[in-house]
Amino acid sequence: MQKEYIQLGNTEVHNGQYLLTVFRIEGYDGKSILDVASEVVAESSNGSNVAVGSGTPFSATMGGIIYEVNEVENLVYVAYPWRMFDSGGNVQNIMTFIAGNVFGMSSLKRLKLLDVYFPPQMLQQYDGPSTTLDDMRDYLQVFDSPILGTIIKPKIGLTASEYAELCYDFWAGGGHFVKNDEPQADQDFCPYFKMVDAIRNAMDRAEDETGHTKVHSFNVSAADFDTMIKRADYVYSKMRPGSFAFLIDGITAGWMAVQTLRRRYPDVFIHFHRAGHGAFTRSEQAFGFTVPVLTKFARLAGASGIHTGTMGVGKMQGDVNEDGVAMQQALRVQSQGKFFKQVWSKVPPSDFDIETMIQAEAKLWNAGPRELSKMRTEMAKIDPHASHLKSEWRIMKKTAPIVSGGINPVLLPRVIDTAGTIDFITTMGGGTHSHPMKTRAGAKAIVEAFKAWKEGHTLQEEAHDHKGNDTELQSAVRFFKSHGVHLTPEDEANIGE
Ligand code: CAP
Ligand code: MG
Ligand code: MG
Repeated sequence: MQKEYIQLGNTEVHNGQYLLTVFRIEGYDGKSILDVASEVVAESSNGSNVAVGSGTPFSATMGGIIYEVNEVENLVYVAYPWRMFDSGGNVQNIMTFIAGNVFGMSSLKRLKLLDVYFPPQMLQQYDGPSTTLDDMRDYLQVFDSPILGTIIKPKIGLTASEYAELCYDFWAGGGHFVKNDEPQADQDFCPYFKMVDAIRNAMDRAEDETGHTKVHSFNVSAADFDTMIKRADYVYSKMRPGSFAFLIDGITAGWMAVQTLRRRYPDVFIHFHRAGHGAFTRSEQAFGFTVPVLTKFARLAGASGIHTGTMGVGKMQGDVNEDGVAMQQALRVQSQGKFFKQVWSKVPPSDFDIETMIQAEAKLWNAGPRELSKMRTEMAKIDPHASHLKSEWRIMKKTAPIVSGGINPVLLPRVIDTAGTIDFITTMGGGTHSHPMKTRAGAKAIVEAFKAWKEGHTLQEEAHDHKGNDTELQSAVRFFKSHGVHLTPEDEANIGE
């Protein structure tokens, strides 16, 4: 046991100089929780598996501190002096410390990082988001609904023209947002630059026909930095400002890629796709971190949006306590995590202006998604290009949750009601392109499903035109009811008779 890391009851850790964490921890051979935890904290801060004689009084202050323990639930609370981390506002460095070697320690049976807390003095060392969902709303002039999107499917194998045609179909059907799927890159049958050119043409055509602006999220993940920048620069040169986002596979391409894009392109929406996160976040994983932890680090790193899961509604593992908490930690100025209440304020949370912002936000949040939808619509009438409350010096901007994975129009009302907000992007891949009447109809079905939710109608009430003919939504309801999509009583109620 390395006792120097155990300081139960230490209150200094709340003085703003520490990143606070809580781990679920369990060792082999019946070792006590403090014994095992002290080894983990040594390895994840200034120590090793044995005390060394080469330390100095200053290096000793760079050690983590175990300040609380809950032996019943195998929880240990650890404070890390944030000065131990790379002074360049580097998330990769934090993760290397606290979610690095420690996952490989042979003495451990379990080690899961369950929650983190960033104090105000630490927040101002990090970028946080620059371009946000509010900017995308402004560009799209979409205020009353989630951003309604798709992922082009098949996941891979289309040529540039075939890909762009599906973008056009989705946009022409009323959809706002199209993303590359996470593996789309520069495959020989769909050369990257050709894909970009074709998408620009398709977007121009769809905008001319619909009179609405559209957005495409381009995957710029690549084998090396220069290729990533080359792809990003090409998109930047070909697409209209605001009409594109950069998608980065944040887990496989890494935090450095995420922060590079954030720093080089502050005027672009940085879309963090988290393919591979399940290896760390699934509830069965004994080692790793939770979805809220991943989401909070993505906001710290400056992601404009990150996939946060479907709260148990779609195909991926998750529930409202994990994904729903992550959504709030991404979006709000203040929200309660599993263990810490995080205020994304760079000034003392007790500051009058921060308290006022928190109260206003809580009031809106508690009013529910339909109220938020109405309020946003009213505000947009007054000032369609609402200059958002510019408070970068005092708060870290929001990161947009991206709700995706097995979602379809019939599930949309439950997604919104479960999320408790409309402030997210939702992307439906299979849920769009499986529509019996194809992609354009799939987009229309999504738009109609949202309209039903907004009017407080059932989907069936919305699913017929004024002459009583079946609309694309009716066809979607019929299709998804018969194609093995698990519908809950809430879905059935949303569908109606
Ligand atoms: C969704 C998706 C997304 C998932 C990723 C997929 O497609 O394209 O990558 O949303 O999961 O490949 O599964 P579908 P998450 O709409 O066809 O399911 O968002 O949970 O990170
Ligand atoms: Mg077409
Ligand atoms: Mg995908």
